[in-house]
This record gives sequence, C-alpha cells and structure tokens, in this order.
Amino acid sequence: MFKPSCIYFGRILLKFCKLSTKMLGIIQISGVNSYVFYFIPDNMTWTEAQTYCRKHHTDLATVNDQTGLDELLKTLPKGFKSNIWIGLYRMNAKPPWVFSDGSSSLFGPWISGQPNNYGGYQHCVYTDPDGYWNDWKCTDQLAFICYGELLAAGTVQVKPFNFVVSV
Ligand SMILES: [Ca+2]
Repeated sequence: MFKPSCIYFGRILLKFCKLSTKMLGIIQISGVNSYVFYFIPDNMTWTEAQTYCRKHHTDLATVNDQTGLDELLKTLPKGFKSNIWIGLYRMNAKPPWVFSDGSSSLFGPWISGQPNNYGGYQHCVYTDPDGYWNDWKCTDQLAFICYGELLAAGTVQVKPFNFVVSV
C-alpha cells in the first residue's frame, strides 16, 4: 500500500501529502491546537511504540516547539520520573533527525553533551520527564507518548481529489 509522505507547515496549519509519485494533495487544513498527546505507560521498544501509536492514534509524538513539549509533558502522571520515547529518530549514525510521521525536526532541547550516539547505535530519542532529550538505543523498552490529530473548531477537511495539483 502506498503510504503518503507529508510536509507540515506550522503545527499542522497546513499539511500537504504526496499521494503518489505524480500527485500532491492538500489532505487537511486544521487549527493550531490540532495535536493531542497520549501518554502510554507500557514499556516498549521504539519500534513497538511506533506500531502502537499508528494503530491507536496517529503516530509517535512529534514536537516542534517548547509549547508543544510543555503540552506533551502535561500528560505525564504526577511524580512520573522515567524517560519516555518520542517520535524522533534517524536512520543511521548521521543526522538528519526526523519524526516518525515524516516531519522535520526544527527543535531539540538536548541534554548537555547529547546527542552523542554512544556505542554507535543510539538512533532513537527519549525525553526525560523534565523535557530534555537524549539519543538512545532503540531496542530499550520505555513508556512513550503518541499524538493524535484533534480536529478543532474551524477545521476544514478536504478530500484529496478535490485539491489535486500536478507537481
Ligand atoms: Ca545519547
């Protein structure tokens, strides 16, 4: 099955998706508060967490700015002190860091000295409960945060074939 690849402008103010090799469609136009985060307390590998989020929500968490990160951290239970997977990863030892949903990483409150790719296999990213990030071994099992797209008031959703343009 063809999986659309998407480009986000703002926090899904506009989301363009490449629908096939020849077409680009506007999939969704939605409001600023269009993300909602879900804390999942079960410990999973990064890939297992990604699979879970895609099945039950939209994807592993994408975080583009401090406001979004603050919203994400609010979902943690009071007193929660462990590290949590977010959607950020890289394919190998070199950047770019990208999010699970395909969007670019424009923001990174790394812990001092990170990312360090310790041991050469730290290709996934957790946030600590204070909101600082570290690259980490993807096969370690951590709790994680999914995001879902919340269709706020004023949201317009269009069917792709209404707005298909050639590229
Ligand atoms: Ca690291």
